[in-house]
Amino acid sequence: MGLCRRRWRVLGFALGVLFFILIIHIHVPKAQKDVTDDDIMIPLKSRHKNQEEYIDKRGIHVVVGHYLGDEVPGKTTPNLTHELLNSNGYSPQPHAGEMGNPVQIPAWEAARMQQLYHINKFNLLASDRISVNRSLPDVRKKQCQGKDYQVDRLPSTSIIIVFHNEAWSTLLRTVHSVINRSPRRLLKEIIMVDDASERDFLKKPLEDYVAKLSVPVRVIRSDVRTGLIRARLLGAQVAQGDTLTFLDAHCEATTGWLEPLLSGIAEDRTRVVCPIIDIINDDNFQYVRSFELHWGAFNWNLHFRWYALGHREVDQRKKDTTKAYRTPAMAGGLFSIEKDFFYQIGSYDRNMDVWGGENLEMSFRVWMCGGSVEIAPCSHVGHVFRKSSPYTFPGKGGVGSILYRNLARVATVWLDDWADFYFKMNPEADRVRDEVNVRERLVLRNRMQCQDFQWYLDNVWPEHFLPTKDRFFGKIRHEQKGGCLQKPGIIGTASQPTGPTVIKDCVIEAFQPQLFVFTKKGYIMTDESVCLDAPDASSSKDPQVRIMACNELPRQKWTYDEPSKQIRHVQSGLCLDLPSQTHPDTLSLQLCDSTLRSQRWIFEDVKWSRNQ
Ligand code: UD2
Ligand code: MN
Repeated sequence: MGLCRRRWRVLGFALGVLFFILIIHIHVPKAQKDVTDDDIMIPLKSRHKNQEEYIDKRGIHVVVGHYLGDEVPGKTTPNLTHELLNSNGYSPQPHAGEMGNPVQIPAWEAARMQQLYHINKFNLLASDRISVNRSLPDVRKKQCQGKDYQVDRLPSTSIIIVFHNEAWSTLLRTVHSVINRSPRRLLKEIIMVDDASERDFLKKPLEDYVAKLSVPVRVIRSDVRTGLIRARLLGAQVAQGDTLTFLDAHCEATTGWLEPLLSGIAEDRTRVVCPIIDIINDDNFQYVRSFELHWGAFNWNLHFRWYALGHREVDQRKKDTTKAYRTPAMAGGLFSIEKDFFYQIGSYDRNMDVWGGENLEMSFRVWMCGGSVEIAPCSHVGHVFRKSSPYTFPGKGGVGSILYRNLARVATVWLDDWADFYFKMNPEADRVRDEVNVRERLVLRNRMQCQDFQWYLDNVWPEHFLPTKDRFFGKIRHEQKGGCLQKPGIIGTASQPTGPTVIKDCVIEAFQPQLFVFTKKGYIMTDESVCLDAPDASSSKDPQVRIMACNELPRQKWTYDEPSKQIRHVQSGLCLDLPSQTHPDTLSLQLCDSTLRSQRWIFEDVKWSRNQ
């Protein structure tokens, strides 16, 4: 019995390794060729909660790690001794990881590698073998490389890096990459904010080390675990630069990263400018260039997501690929902002704890109160994306309740009618809704006379997939079968994110996979920017209807004929019908015939806000 289980575990591990090799292989060609960026990124729903997936134009499946911090500490953590946790294992090996290459750990060290992995939830052994001064390729496009940013005219910046129990090698690689790849005169200082770390090597040894660097580095400390939001505020408080540049503690800046950020601010002080965030692989520390054709937004659960760029931004990029483009939201960790503007616009909500939500809070606030959030495509910074969180989430309820509390604050202050929608979709957040006190933030919003959320959706993110007053929102029921249209895969499971369109028994009102919006433009869309899709007219004899990433193409346009209850595919003129015999797994398009009961659909409204 025991042996059998162990075998399964070994098999599971082997499969996991295989999976990663696959992902790496997918990434390698991207990292090494001069990327044209004309690949269209189609976002898919998460396979795992902590990952994002995309299919690019050539159909390549790309997986990007992203964590929500939902692991129970101690549960999977092997015995990590006090001694091990407190020792600094940094020991660079010649050539390891140079030019952003991956580091392979030999098989005989696999056990140690796995043990160390749990300390920071990335391959610490690999990281510790790479120099803090490692070289990286210049991943910028040619047009960016040739651009003159007039450094003499740019404002200075204070780099702010907050950390809690970060590894020495990743933390110092962040610092050195900044020093090595920034014009010295732009760097006012580096401020490292220690959020009550427990490691010996992050105490005096860190202070002694940074004192010798060529740029002034201050280490300030919070005695109590204060969370990344208040830690950043501590750093900002002592900053002396004209601007603030925030970085996570496991980043690597590449050549020319800083100038585009600061030049954006020099042109307009109300801009918050983010770099393109490249991926430092958490398993082998390979530097992987990411695409410049997506922007940041969020899903129905207020989780940050990357989606294909809006059409205005695509048009702008056709004219000038070096210019910063607008984004509805920022990832949160990496951005520059003018110092005075940071305070003028309300810095951060200091009542947010530990992790999460502050990125959307700042994005909404900046956009709605007179600023903008942008991505400078010529600025590339790598970041180690992890699959789970390495640290504890103090307080009752752990990560879940902290995150929901933060998000409940965001929703209550900024979302207006859509707060009801968020709480309806997220009962866990609804449960803590009454516990949060956001009076101060509402006063701030009022004082600054900010725009409302409707304005934000209309002007900043017109491609959004939220319900609105002029859109249908609810269930689409098949009259004859009684079942509801459902998008494939149930949220939170490892099922396929796109695929067949099916009719399933209608379930409780707030069951997300059965909720759709029908826009005025004729798109039938749902969470994560996926749409009801059918092939181009005349390209198929037996056209199948699928759920796919929204692309604003005519093939995703539909109309509803109230009297006949038919849903008509605009491009082909055919009607939405039950599956055909040749493709029994997905809905089909058939010649419209108002006598057919299989073509009758009922749109059932679901109330999403109290003001509807
Ligand atoms: C992303 C952001 C991160 C932050 C977060 C939401 C990027 C690349 N990263 O998550 O900056 O916006 O979303 O809140 O956009 N830390 C502390 N104290 C804590 C917890 C964390 O100082 O209690 C530090 C941590 O050491 C790290 C930084 O905060 O330097 C961000 O934390 P993370 O790396 O775990 O967050 P990440 O990248 O998953
Ligand atoms: Mn991070």
